[in-house]
Amino acid sequence: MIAKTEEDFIGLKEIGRIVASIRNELVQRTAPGITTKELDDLAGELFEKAGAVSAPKGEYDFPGFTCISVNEEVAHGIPGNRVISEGDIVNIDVSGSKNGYFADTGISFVVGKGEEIRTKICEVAKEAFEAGHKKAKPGSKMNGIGKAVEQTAKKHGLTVIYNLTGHGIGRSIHEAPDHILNYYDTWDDKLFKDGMVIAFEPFISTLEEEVFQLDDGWTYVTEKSFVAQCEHTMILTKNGPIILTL
Ligand code: M3C
Ligand code: CO
Ligand code: CO
Repeated sequence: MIAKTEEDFIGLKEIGRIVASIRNELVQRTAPGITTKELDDLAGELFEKAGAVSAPKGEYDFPGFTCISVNEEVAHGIPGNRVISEGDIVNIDVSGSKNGYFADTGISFVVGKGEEIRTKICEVAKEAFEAGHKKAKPGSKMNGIGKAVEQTAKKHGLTVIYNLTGHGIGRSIHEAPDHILNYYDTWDDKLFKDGMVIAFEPFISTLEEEVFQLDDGWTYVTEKSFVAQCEHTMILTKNGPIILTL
């Protein structure tokens, strides 16, 4: 959507704060021994307390309030009886709506002490977010973001996932612009508009550049890589992006 009115800004900021606080609470509660379903149940309670609705459940009938992906799982992980262990790389992606406004945020992190490469890709995903976010200005080409993400990954000897992208958001969870690429496409000359609301989500990978979907119809996995994501929803303005989900 293009945020125009005071009401738009207030509504977007409210749902941004809600999903960010649910994400933070779930990250804090993630520890060895807890199951992904236990974390998701907590998210369900928090959504209800906030008077908000989970977007995956509300929009797509996803079997969970949040997407929780562990190790080989990259995104759209279904909460269940999987038990978290020390050293796991976990992604918690929380998206929801309130009063017709949507926001989406996600973060990958390592539980306790883990392999150095896992911690590194989580840091590089944040760095790629920072680099791309600086390029997100009204009037700038959308492909500047993908260029920044790809360059950041390459600089660290890592790569990106080509078939997972950011997206427009605001009045629904996924809307125009449909794809904010995490790589550089020379031919994409679309421009960001003033007030445009986007969810920018770089995925940094150790090896493979594509995910595939499991037979459950949801979970995206890789075969032999680790992948980290960092996602925030932001409103692009002349004075710089307003990140709604810090
Ligand atoms: N929040 C998720 C979508 C959840 S709806 C099942 C998202 O938009 O960030 C992703 N899209 C693709 C991978 S993660
Ligand atoms: Co998300
Ligand atoms: Co998203």
